[in-house]
Amino acid sequence: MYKVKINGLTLEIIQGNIVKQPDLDGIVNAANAELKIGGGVAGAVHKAAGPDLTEETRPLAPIEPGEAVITGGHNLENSYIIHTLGPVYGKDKPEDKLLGDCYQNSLKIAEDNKLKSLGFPAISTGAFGYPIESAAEVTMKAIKDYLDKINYLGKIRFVLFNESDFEIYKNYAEKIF
Ligand code: AR6
Repeated sequence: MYKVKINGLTLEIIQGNIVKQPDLDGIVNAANAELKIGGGVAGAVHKAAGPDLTEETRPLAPIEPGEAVITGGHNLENSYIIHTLGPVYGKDKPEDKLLGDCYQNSLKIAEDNKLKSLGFPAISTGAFGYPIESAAEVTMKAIKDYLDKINYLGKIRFVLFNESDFEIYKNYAEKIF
């Protein structure tokens, strides 16, 4: 685990599963435009939350790359799920701006709903093909640029699925914070 304190905010980076973070108020789903069950994170989130989640997401879809919407957590222990659509690498442009928007729009919704803690997966770095090094850099910069707008959040946790991704996110966090 990597941890850094920035004023009142704790930033954590861990290796783990985004649907196994029961101490967080909310988690972020690397969603598809239709906000339906999918592979990767979207598969895990919908399976853990249960079928009522799809009832709640249906009227909110479709969403655009960079956009984020919020729902309840249903069968998850987290009260909220924020669903954001990452850019498909090589297709949705400019991809760095759109990926940064995913993080910043998710943080904005979290703040609007007064969440105290939020967990992120590495959006776009699976099925959507965003190279992990560039994604890590864009992600940490997007968080840094949003820090002065954060009032309620006391903890942001990045949950990386494997060890090499964890190391890369940690290295960029050390560089940028
Ligand atoms: N916890 C944490 N990280 C995970 C988990 C998990 N349970 N499962 C996968 N990852 P992806 P995307 C990592 O493909 O690239 C879906 O099918 C994974 O190793 O979930 O934004 C949707 O339906 C990778 O580093 O999201 C969309 O169509 C990262 O999470 C599309 O994939 C993101 O992988 C979205 O693609």
